[in-house]
Amino acid sequence: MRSHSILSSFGILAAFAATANAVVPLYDRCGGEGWTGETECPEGAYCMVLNQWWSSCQPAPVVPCTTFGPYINPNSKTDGLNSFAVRRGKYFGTAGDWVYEDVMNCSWARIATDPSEFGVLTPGNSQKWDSTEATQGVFNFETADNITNWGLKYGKKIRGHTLVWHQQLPDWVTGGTWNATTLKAVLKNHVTTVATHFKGKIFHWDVVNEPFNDDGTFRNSIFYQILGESYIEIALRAAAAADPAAKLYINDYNVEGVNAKSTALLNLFKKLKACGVPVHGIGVQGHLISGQIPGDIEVNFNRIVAAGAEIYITELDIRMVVPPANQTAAYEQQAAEYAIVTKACKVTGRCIGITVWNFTDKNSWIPSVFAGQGDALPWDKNFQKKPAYYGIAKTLKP
Ligand code: 9MR
Repeated sequence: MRSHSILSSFGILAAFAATANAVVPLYDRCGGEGWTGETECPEGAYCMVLNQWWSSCQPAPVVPCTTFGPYINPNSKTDGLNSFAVRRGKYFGTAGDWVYEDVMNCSWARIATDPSEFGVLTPGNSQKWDSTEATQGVFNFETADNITNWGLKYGKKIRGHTLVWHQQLPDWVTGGTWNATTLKAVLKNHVTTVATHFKGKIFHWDVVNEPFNDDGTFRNSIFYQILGESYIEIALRAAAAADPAAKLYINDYNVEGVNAKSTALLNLFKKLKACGVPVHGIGVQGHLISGQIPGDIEVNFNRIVAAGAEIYITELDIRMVVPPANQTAAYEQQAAEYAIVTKACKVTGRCIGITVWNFTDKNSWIPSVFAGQGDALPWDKNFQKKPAYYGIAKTLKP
């Protein structure tokens, strides 16, 4: 199973000492087509895809993979999700991070760095509060810098993620004794310090993440409890002051179609705009379920754009029950659903782009959170393109 631990240092030798709970011994098989055995490697090792049929536990390299290419220019008339998107004035991106399974895995890195597939990178975890300010007032940007600079080095635009969220908060924030003055100062300092640190490197910031409940009421986060909805304005103003060039987004899930939550998010955008608060876009995460794709995504996108917001589909994946009873049929349906979502962005002028929340089923967050579900992404566990890939590609292809 994918571990979400972020490498804060390269303590590989120390990590090898802790192999007591190892399931697959180092160098033994851990995957590949038809493999039904154990898939977990010892700490300090990772399950490396050697070919379609064989993966084995290999010591994790201490540096990101660097064997790539040759790549195709995304502006040329060649195949690739970003290449097609670019020719429509849009972007296609992926989430990824400074972890063994992503940038240190050559199978992953080879695809992720390909500019014809991805033009945008969102650090999945390393810019979040628990990673950047685990101790009050002590900022650590080591892993966040590593992944951000890695993305920039390979020509990606970076979607910054995220400045204020109710999850992945250190205990000192959630368990602190705050009043409006003290929490406002803490929030302002966090946003200002992080956005200043990355100034000039980020093209979009997900400033505020998941502010609403599904019924459209504000989520009762520590920030909302102490500051009310003013925390949103505080964060946006601090981000704009720190990095005036970045486009500022409010980002949420279950807001793809027209519903109470997407209406609340849109109304928040309108209110912020009317009050002169700096905000540019609505991030539609797009964590969708196969068979339950809203029928009115384009209608929703149109009303968002009409309110003066740009849109980005920030975390797309379409999950299903695994293994599906009929994989061919399930994958074809998923491909059609990816095409529907992609088309909504294609036909919406100010939909800036689409980012998938990692691109391979091997590294998806879904199975660890939704037991029995998965296969949500355009590449399978063996880094092979699925019908979903072609559903996106054929929709974007000019
Ligand atoms: O992909 C992220 C996963 O590795 C983390 O464990 C998880 C913790 O909550 O956050 C995941 O990313 C989330 C994103 O930041 C915001 N929208 C929902 C995503 C999936 O949980």
